[in-house]
Amino acid sequence: MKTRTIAEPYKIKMVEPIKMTTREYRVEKIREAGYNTFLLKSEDVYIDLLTDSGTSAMSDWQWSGMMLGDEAYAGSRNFYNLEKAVQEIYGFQYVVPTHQGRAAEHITSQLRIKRGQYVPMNMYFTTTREHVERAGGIFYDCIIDEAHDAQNPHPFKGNVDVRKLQKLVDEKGADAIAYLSIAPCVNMAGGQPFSMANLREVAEWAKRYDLPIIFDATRAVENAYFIQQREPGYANKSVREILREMMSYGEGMTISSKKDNLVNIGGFLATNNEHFFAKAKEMVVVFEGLHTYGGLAGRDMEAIARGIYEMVDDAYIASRVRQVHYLGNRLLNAGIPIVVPIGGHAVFLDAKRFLPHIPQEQFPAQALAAALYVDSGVRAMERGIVSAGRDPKTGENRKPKLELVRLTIPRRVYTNLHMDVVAESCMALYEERDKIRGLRMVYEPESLRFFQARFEEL
Ligand code: PLI
Repeated sequence: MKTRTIAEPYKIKMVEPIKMTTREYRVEKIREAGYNTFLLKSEDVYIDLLTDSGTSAMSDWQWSGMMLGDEAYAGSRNFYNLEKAVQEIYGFQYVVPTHQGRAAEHITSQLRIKRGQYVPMNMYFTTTREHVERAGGIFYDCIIDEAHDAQNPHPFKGNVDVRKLQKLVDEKGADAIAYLSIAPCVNMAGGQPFSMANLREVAEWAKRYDLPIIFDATRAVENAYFIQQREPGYANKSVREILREMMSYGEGMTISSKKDNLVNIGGFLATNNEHFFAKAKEMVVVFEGLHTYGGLAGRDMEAIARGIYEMVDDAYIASRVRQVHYLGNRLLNAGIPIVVPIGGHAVFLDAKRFLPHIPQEQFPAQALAAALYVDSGVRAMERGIVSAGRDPKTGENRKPKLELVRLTIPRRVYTNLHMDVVAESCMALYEERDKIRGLRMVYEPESLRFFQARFEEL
């Protein structure tokens, strides 16, 4: 039987006009922005695939919840709604709201890491590693080798290599490890999930050494969807059930609510560890706000609570990931080099293969993102040598194997015709790829340099 089209499980109630510009205009704007797409004005962008962070369209149920904000300084009813949603959907008892994900990472890192301790992670994420290092911790990459290979089709490239964990314990001892920081749908690997079987294996190993797992649960729902689609034994389970099982292997989580949770701002940490909860509450009042709002308005917490229920709707999450795959498959069919398998939140152009004539020291992914903007007004993000930053010990540039441009799809925002425009722009650039030139960095901030670095064309 021919497969039938499945449309989005929602209709559009409000629209926001976007501006179309000329090529000459964009050439000027990207030069003014130092060839860094983070420094463009949003109003000069046609289709914004910079990030899926804080860019979701909220539902009418979320917006109506915002009118029910209880803006009391202490004990807002919206906090208790958020707490209940986290308990029901993620399964963690104690919740501390924060203004966004990195604030939850800050608190967790400061409280859980002793100077010189290792934090194994399934690949790094920029802000997570930054906070680990600021707390005196040492990032240790424990993801499977396949994740560092853009062309390896492994269905669970987010998996942890338990042998790498064992090696660390054998060499340094279990006391040298603060906790395991495990991320579903690993962002920097291309939005790649881990399998439940792998998570179970990691959890059993961690239990032997009494090491807690703290998830960076930012894109956990997308991971749960991949488990449902790919892992034997899960096809008949709901994404909600699968997410709950995933989280049951951890002691707690941090999250940027700006992704899975379908809101424009917010985050939290959640845990079943009562002592850590008490300490986190002490710290949140110093940096964020009282422990029942943590830097958020009551209305924001209500929107997160409602987003948490909406995100585990099977029809919604299927449609979200299918749109990402629609774009990815169009590029694959045109022979454009992208990371495979296609991830959950983004399609990643493989800049090393797209622009083999530009050496990594000349920032090929940064150059490709700038060229894409000039071609069509589509904004993407570098995820390569610029994002990787410098080694804090040697001061040398880290040279990641993956040199990528991320085309990140906001949730419930664009149609597949927008995806067609993006695909056609990538194809046009690929035909003319020899004309794209490398870049020279002319301004480099000390930390998280990718946000504000400036470049010139060579
Ligand atoms: O942007 P925050 O502070 O709410 O969250 C930080 C953060 C933590 N973990 C992961 C996996 C992320 O992807 C993340 C933020 N990501 C951004 C901003 C992105 O564009 O991917």
